[in-house]
Amino acid sequence: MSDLPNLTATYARTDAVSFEADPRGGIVCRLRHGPHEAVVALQGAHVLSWAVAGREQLWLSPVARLDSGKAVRGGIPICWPWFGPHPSDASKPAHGFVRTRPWVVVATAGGIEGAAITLSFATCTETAALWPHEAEARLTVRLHEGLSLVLDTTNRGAQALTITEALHTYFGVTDIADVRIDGLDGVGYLDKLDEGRAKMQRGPVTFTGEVDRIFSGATGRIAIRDSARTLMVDSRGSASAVVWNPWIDKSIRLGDMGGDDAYRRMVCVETANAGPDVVRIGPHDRHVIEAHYRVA
Ligand code: TA6
Repeated sequence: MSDLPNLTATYARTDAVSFEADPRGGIVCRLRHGPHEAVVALQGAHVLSWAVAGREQLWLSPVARLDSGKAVRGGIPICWPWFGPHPSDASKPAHGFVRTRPWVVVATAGGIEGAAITLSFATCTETAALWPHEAEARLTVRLHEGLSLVLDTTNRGAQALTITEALHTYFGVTDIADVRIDGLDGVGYLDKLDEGRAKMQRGPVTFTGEVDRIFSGATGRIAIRDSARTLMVDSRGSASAVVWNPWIDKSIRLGDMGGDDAYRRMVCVETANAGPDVVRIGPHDRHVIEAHYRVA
């Protein structure tokens, strides 16, 4: 069910959950909790916006469209059932296939716990050519004093399967040159800008050029600090963290950032199971990954 009147009749919750047609070409759910708001597109179960007391915390390309069939640049793309390029077939889409496909609303909630929506993506014959497994991904987005995302994968098949995954969050920052990311000191990473070589993080992650690192064994709290605020990232069910800023050359090559200097106002800090951190899910079993964001 994805038409507006039915969604509203079935899932709207007074003062907490509403649905609207977004001018970028798709239906979105607006979550409200006190002075806070979040916007989630049904396309890709994609969080487009998270505002804390009116201050936007995410970065979203000003040229993002929900109806282009292409991945939305910014917000929180859901990378599933693989992260990055397909492990063996470069013709398959990067970061899996669910961020460019419609998800179905299955539940909403309001109240003191916060405003929440749960969306579902079930594999089907159309996706079997991309990934020959029967599985369902469910994403719950809960807006409270912070923002929580829970991505729950169920293996619906009789054979074990493996996935990699990421909540690929683009955080808005004042200026990438001022950003410092704490919580990864002493954690090993694969440097995607140096042929994936294994390296060790020393001190905070700072930015003077493109950074693209998959940290493995990153299970602690991460703090994203810029001149305006500190944002805390707590994860569960995740063995990896990805930190990425494209800097200017890649930003121009991407072509959808909405401006040559757009890279200065974003940083990706991703709660993931990526690189060597492959998740195996037995027949009819489940795996859950969670990210919890809070402005300190
Ligand atoms: O998470 C970092 C990364 O894997 C980068 O290597 C870069 O490719 C980024 O994701 C964006 O990927 P996309 O497919 O959305 O352009």
